Amino acid sequence: MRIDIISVLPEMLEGFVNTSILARAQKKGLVEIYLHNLRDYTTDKHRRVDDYPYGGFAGMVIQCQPIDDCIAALQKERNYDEIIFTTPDGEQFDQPMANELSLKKNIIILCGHYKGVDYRIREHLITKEISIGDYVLTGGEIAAAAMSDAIVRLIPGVLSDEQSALSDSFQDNLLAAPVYTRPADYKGWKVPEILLSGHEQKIKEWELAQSLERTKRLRPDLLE
Ligand code: 6GU
Repeated sequence: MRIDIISVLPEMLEGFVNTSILARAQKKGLVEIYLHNLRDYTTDKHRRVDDYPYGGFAGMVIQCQPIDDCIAALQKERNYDEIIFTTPDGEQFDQPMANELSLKKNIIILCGHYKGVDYRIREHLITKEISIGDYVLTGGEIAAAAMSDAIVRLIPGVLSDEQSALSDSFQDNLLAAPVYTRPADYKGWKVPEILLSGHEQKIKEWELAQSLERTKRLRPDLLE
């Protein structure tokens, strides 16, 4: 899989894509992630990528030209399955969407910024608009990072223990059960007895019961 991220602040993402799960996946050759600075594509001699909005509204709007040229340059090299725009008014990102996107070969993520991008880009070039929740971020970079992380960790071979992606919270509409490690007694805080019993079947039942209880209590909407 290949992910191309277009942004006016690629520095914000550099550290992220070169550490964490994304760095591991790239080293293993399971994914390629490329950052593109929108400013590198502008024809403006002052490297400006935004301008005032028509209609006298507040804020600045990213112009069509640098985005169109950047996407065209990428498309000249390969076909893209999805050209995603991160925006608070997009479809809400969730685990099923991460699963779906993890099966794609090539995707572009265009990070929204400031007041937005010229709407014609969204009408003519974007194939999918995604939000990561009902709150407003200054830019789409954090959304692009969150999405890339959620997508890449689902690619087979990225996680060392493949089971761990399958037992995630949300993968089966249930929150994960609590986990513990040594020591079994820390300052009198005890690990549940059942987990020390070695009784595999009983432990599985405990895990499911914990998942159900936590989901009912914390996220009843997931069970509807
Ligand atoms: Cl994708 N972008 C911005 N700017 N804010 C957001 C968002 C995206 N998702 C939630 N809030």
